[in-house]
Amino acid sequence: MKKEMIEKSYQLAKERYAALGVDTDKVIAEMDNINISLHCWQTDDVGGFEKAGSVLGGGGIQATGNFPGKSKTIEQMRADLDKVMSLLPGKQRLNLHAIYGEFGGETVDRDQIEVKHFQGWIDWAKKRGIGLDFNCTCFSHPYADDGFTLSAKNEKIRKFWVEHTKRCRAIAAEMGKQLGTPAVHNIWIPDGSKDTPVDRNGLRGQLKKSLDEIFAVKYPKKHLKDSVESKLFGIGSESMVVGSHDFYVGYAIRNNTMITLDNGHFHPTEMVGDKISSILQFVDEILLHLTRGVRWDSDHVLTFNDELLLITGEIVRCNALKRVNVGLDFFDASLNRIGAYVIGTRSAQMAFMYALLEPGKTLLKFEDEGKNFERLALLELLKSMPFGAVYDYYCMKSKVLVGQDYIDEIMKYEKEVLLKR
Ligand code: RNT
Ligand code: ZN
Repeated sequence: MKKEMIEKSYQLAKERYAALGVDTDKVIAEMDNINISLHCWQTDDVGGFEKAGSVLGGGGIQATGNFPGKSKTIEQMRADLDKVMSLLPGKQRLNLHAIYGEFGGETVDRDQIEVKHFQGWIDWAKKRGIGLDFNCTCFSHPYADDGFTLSAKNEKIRKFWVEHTKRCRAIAAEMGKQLGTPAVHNIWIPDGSKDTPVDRNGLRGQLKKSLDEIFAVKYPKKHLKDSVESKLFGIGSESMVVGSHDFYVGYAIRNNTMITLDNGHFHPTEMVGDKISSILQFVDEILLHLTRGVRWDSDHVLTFNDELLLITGEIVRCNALKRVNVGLDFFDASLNRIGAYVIGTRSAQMAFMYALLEPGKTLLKFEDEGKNFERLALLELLKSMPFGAVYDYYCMKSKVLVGQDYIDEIMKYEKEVLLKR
């Protein structure tokens, strides 16, 4: 896109927003403080680099599609991530799962992983001046096949996953230490039951016991931030999920951890955006897994929709940008995976920008004075304000391709790199 056109559109947009009392330059400056954590698993459909070349299995999470070009090696994954980051304004973080270590062709079971398997990633991140986040991988493993990991009643299996998760926290803390920015470690387990269980209580007791063992090891907050992720149901865990929202909200408040809000993990009419002002009354920080569930937790590529806008809008209205860690969680194998990343991350950025461009004081005044018509009218008018011109200008200022130009760049990468794999 032409520089002049972008600048001209921005000047007009700036005036339009200024008329509402909104300073677009300030908003653009604020955007650089929103560091979205890119989930590495969109590059390879949650495969990972364990020796057997693990394929996503168990836990009811699923990537569908067979678009060519998925990354099969660490080098390919890194190249893809570099490409993605080169097309995004601002700075991102990288969110790794434990199956993405550099195991050098060895079989390293999950209860054996160490920092050395992730040192390459730490060095990679250091070179780019970005932070890392981390996740234990309690699925795609024979010990997860029975449907229970940290909540297993089988002591051998439970201990195995406790050991795995402890190691993952240790690795994450080391990432945070070496990179000088705390790593978020997130725990999600697939545990649940297809049919009606009779001992929900016993299973939840087991999970609590496991978490207590895991969190008994303390790390400085400046190195590690812990989070726990709930879910409503999954394929194969339709009747009960051990780590439900109630369970983890209780656990997080009592044990001072963060809570992960994945917006695919609730009833379709339930809005995660509505939960933010409740949860932030009681926990210090939250982790987001931004996604787009289509009829179920389908992990479609994130788009700029009402659900996302309520989430970002509420974060800004709660003045909570500093208390929210932004992660993404979608994996679609039916289209160019690199393009999927850029679409999803840009949509998230644009949603934050849209939220920051809201004339908050005016809206609040209307609301407090009972001026409901004025509030609704302004909210509706905001939807046709030129926020796209502000985002375009932000991209240009950040020296990344603007507007549709990134589509061509991705098609070029597909032809030159992805299709040759
Ligand atoms: C699954 C959870 C979880 C995973 C990733 C791969 O339903 O959303 O966050 O998607 O850890
Ligand atoms: Zn998630």
